[in-house]
Amino acid sequence: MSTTLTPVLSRTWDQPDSFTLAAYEREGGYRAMRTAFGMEPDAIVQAVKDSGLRGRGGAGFPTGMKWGFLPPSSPNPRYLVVNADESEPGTCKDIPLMLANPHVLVEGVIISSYAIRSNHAFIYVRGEVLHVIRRLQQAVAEAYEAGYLGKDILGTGYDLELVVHTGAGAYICGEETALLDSLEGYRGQPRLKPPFPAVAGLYGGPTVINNVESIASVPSIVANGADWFASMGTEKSKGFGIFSLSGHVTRPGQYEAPLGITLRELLDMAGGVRKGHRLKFWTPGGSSTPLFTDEHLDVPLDFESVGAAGSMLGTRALQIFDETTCVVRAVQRWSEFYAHESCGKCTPCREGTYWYKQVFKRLEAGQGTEEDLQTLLDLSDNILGRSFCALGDGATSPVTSSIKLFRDEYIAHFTQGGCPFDPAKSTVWA
Ligand code: L3W
Ligand code: SF4
Repeated sequence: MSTTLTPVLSRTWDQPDSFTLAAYEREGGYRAMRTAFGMEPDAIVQAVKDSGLRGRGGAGFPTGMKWGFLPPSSPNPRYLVVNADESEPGTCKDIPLMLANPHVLVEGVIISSYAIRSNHAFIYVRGEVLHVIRRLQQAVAEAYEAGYLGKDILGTGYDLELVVHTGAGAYICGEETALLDSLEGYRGQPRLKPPFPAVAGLYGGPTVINNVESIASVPSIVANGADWFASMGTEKSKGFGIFSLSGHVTRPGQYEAPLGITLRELLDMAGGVRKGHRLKFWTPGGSSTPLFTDEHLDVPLDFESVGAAGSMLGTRALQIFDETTCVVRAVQRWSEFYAHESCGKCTPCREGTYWYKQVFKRLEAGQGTEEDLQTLLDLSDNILGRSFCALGDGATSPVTSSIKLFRDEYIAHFTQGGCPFDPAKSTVWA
């Protein structure tokens, strides 16, 4: 595996005007859109299928296959919705992408909407990221002004309206069906699947929902060809992706690299774990994926290898923790997040995450017992596979994996009368 970065989406991020239409076009932007308009829509769907692009939002579902699920005809309009509600703890790829290069997303929306024969597209973006919203709105306005959006785009006869819609800051609205409820003006809560959105989504119409990075990858596939994309990555996890490195790392940030790169290789590029310290544990795909340790430094970061090693590639949010971090405190913090963000629709997640919070509070205060570890595992058993959506399952990942990997550290919390770590020495959890 090569350790070379593959900057495609992040290539221009260091240019001061990278977010403008002029800068995007200077670098060849919107040429892929013109190429796409010269193609049959189905040929674009086929190219995306052939490229092997898999959803970059966490689940890794094949993008072209998802597009192919849309029924050939329907009495309702069909929609494209971009999931820009990036909220998974540690995930920081879509927000910098939209901030530095909103036009690659807009161009991806135009090509993808044309490919699936949709005339209405939405970008659903987190309400808190005002600076990103403004950049997106500006990019969309520039695209309308240039005739790339609206009626009869570039004289092709194709019409597309694109709306930037802001959420109100709920993690659950990143779940695709809760996002649709929110977009329709309801409180965001997951819907029962099936029917999948491809069949009955926004306003009941056939709807494709894709992550920002997935849609932003489409122009490069149209411009360079499916084979070019498929030549990167591994056999079943093709192409490149943005890896977000955060925490106890010398140079945190976004590293765009082929899927299948390892954390060891990424850390080499990022200057390693902060000086004088060593890796204790890390998340391969945000807090919803089971923890890894230094034993997993050479696991190729692709969907299959990470799965085979017992976790999930998820959103490639690599949060790095060194030996100064109390794993119990870290998992407590995540559990508080899930309890706060649980939408309350189903009992296992609503009640289970609440009780996680109570047990962790006791443990950190030195009032826990060995029985509490069993309670955490029992709660996890009752959440995992019994919750209505993936939020509940995700909440169990850090809990069960940390007990498996660091049981002694949990035990130290009640044998030593509380957290054995000096909070003054921890830069993350102080
Ligand atoms: C039509 C079928 N469509 C599946 C579609 C489905 C969806 C996609 C994947 O969760 C994960 C989650 C988080 N006909 C279909 C079909 N589809 N079968 O394929 O579906 P699914 O259910 O496997 O996953 P999901 O609900 O999209 C996403 C994990 O990602 N995650 C969190 C991510 C958070 C963010 C963020 O903050 N932006 O992305 C991190 O690991 O736990 O497992 O479109 O409709 N037969
Ligand atoms: Fe809501 Fe949690 Fe149930 Fe999902 S698992 S529906 S977030 S209560």
